[in-house]
Amino acid sequence: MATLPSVCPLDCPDTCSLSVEVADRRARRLEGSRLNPLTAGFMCAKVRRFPELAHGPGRLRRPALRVGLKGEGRFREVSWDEALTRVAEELARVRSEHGGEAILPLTYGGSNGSLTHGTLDERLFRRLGASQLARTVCAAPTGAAAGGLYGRMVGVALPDYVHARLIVLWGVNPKASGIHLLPVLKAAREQGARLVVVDPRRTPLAKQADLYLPLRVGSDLPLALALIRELFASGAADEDFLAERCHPDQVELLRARAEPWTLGRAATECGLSEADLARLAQLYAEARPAVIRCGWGLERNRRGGAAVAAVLALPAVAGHFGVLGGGYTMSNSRSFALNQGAAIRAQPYQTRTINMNQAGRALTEPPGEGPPIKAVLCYDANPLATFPDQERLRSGLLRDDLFTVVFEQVRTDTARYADVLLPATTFLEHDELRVSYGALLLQRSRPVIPPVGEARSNLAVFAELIERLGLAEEGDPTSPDALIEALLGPERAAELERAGQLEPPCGAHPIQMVDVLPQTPDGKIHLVPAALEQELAAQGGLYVYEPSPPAPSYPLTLISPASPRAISSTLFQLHEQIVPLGLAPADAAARGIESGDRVRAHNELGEVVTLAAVDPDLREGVACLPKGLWAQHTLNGATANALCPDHLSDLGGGACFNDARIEVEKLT
Ligand SMILES: Nc1nc2c(c(=O)[nH]1)N[C@H]1C(S)=C(S)[C@@H](COP(=O)(O)OP(=O)(O)OC[C@H]3O[C@@H](n4cnc5c(=O)[nH]c(N)nc54)[C@H](O)[C@@H]3O)O[C@H]1N2
Ligand SMILES: Nc1nc2c(c(=O)[nH]1)N[C@H]1C(S)=C(S)[C@@H](COP(=O)(O)OP(=O)(O)OC[C@H]3O[C@@H](n4cnc5c(=O)[nH]c(N)nc54)[C@H](O)[C@@H]3O)O[C@H]1N2
Ligand code: SF4
Ligand SMILES: [Mo]
Repeated sequence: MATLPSVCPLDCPDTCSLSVEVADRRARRLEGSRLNPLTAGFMCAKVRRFPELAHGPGRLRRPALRVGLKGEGRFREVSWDEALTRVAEELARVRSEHGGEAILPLTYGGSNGSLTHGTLDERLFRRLGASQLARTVCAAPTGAAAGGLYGRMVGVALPDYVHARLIVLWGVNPKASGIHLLPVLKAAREQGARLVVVDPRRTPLAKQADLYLPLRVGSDLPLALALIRELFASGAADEDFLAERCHPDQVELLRARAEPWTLGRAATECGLSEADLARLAQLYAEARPAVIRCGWGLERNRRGGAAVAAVLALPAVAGHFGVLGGGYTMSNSRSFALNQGAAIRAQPYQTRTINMNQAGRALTEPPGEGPPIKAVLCYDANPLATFPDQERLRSGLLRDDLFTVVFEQVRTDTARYADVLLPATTFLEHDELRVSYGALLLQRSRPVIPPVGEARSNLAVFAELIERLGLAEEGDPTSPDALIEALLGPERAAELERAGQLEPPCGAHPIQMVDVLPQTPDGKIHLVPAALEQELAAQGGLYVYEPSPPAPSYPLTLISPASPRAISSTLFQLHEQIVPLGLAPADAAARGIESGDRVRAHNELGEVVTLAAVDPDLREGVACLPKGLWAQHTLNGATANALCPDHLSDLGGGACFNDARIEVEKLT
């Protein structure tokens, strides 16, 4: 038995440092360690089960070729050589017959670090001249908003929330999605901090909050604008700060756009009480330091980008920067500047871009420009479980003239649709470099067990494909060490080698607007960034709100938040029960539905048949089915994504997962 260090690379802000007990070439037990101070010696229950994923029956161990019909899931195991010969031949054929743009990577990489995603894969697709995939399924609207206003300035460090007197959790559920914030929140509250939660669902932390605002889904923009208006109107706005750090014309434009949103009008639009809005405005004006933890629940909507921008404008208007524990936290993924170009080492793309949220459309409709997609290479993502408009994507993957490679760790629902199935290593078996998007830390991890079966790493497989397609060039970095040196530069790479982890240049406890500054071209805060204003010109500008159009046949709004059992779809297969659709008591009663009934949730895109669970924590009009479910979790094999539209959010082309309109009926 040996105990070896590792790092959880999954798509979670906490990036735990881990200790892994290994015996007989198998990972036996995982536990959180203390190398990452945020981990504090504990990890989540879901990833503790990772050995079941790594060594269990669903693991892909050998390459395989499809033998049955598309989607049937019948395969014949073959050698790596046979599988890669087939892949290289097909990619070369498609490229010569239809052009490189007929090849599309289907990927996301949220649960990959900087070695296994966006390096050799990207080199292959660029040199092939493949279609580009816009990486929009998550964090595109928040990225556009945080980028426009602050140039993605690093946020308040999560441990520094202990210094705050007011903590606002806005569209975020750390009880599931980032559990290491919980002890910090507890300590802050013991020192007198107030907690506010803004969420249509009474989350576990909402139950403990001093103030809980169960707003209507998608109504965050008017709420934030009303708070901004109130700060200005009550004299609580920090006019000196705004004059110094922002552009005066943008301050005036924001003030004007907020002007129509009185507390009363916003309360009506958001379905909240005016008194609660007034209370939040007062708390936020008076408590110092105050911090907003902005999450991702609000971005996944038509006006999600503008909503996030307005939320992020709040600390500037109220003058909450400049003290430890004051300001905001969004994503901290830009706390390190990695030289990704040096790792990719290929000319930038000149090809068309396809938005991943509309991958189903791209596979089923004639293209606006360029050739139809003839080959997809799916890796670092489970599209059938996680992309919008599941049924359209499924019909695309069923196309007989589409060549589909799925490079996966486990037999996912997407894997069933492969022509060639390639087994991938997990983080326990390969090298990784992980920048956290929550903790302010970069960590390196090494393999703790040998590859399971014949699994190979992304680096090995993409290097081999580059070679076989004749696209390799002299001096290409391919090994983990060479790539790390390219990404970090020799000095920082040597420092990482010595220490095993690096702090970002801003340190572990940056004060916003003191230690970290807006990374906008002129170093100022852009309350109304010109680019975003232009992107939304057709809607009247950045902070102009239009509610979603009414959908009389589909009166309920389906949200699909993070579940404590999985990270997106990863690990959900270990949960063997049917997952019920949550319904608010009044909505269930109006349809004669009780917990345990079989129900059919549907809209014009698809239907989900599952059990019902009456959930008093949902506000009326809201239904809930977690993201990342597998076909095994419902009675008809479809999941929330079968009901999620593929229209795009206002900024960044993001997914509108929480803008799904549905009706639900009881089945007998
Ligand atoms: N256990 C677990 N942890 C995860 C993940 C996971 O799948 N499971 N996923 C990881 C990933 S990929 C991400 S991006 C993060 C996401 O982390 P979070 O931001 O916490 O993500 P969500 O659960 O999508 O949404 C948070 C909350 O937003 C609420 N919400 C829905 N619609 C609205 C709205 O219109 N306005 C407001 N104010 N709130 C709304 C939901 O009810 C939910 O409670 O978590 C990461 N961590
Ligand atoms: N309905 C609904 N759907 C959503 C969301 C929502 O709010 N609602 N949120 C979305 C969000 S926030 C996100 S981030 C996306 C995430 O969507 P995805 O990116 O699809 O994430 P996962 O479901 O975790 O799938 C990742 C897959 O990559 C595989 N993998 C991991 N590491 C490697 C590797 O090194 N090599 C290879 N070849 N494969 C690997 C894993 O086995 C896993 O199956 O889902 C989105 N989907
Ligand atoms: S998913 Fe998050 S909490 Fe769980 S082990 Fe990974 S980093 Fe830690
Ligand atoms: Mo995400």
